[in-house]
Amino acid sequence: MSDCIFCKIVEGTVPSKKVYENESVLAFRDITPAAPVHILIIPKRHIPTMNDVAPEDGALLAEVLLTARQLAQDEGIAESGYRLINNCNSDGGQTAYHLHFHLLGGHPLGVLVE
Ligand code: IU
Repeated sequence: MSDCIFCKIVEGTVPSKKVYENESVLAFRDITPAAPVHILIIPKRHIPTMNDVAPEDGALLAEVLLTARQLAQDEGIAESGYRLINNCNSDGGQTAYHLHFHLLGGHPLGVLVE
């Protein structure tokens, strides 16, 4: 049995507020939202970090990103704008070691990188 909390969310043994699911991708609301819209989009298959994404995972990664794009539309933040973030390893602030992208929006997020 995996110790990964996001694998448990995929399996349904840990609850989450799911917003989208297909056979390879899951999206759910972050339990500690940092913005009015804060959704995590993950591949169902366990990939620990961006460093572990292989060239053959390209289609899966594209599906994760296209899901984020669609959810931004569905949540009504596509036109006002949003931020899509991946935190990688400790300096990147990663705390959950199952690849995920944060979709954040719903208010001005400020300048992060100039
Ligand atoms: P990070 O990029 O690894 O730092 O983000 C992990 C996120 O997962 C963080 O924003 C948590 O609030 C979120 N989260 C969650 O939504 N549900 C959980 O059960 C756990 C963490 I543990």
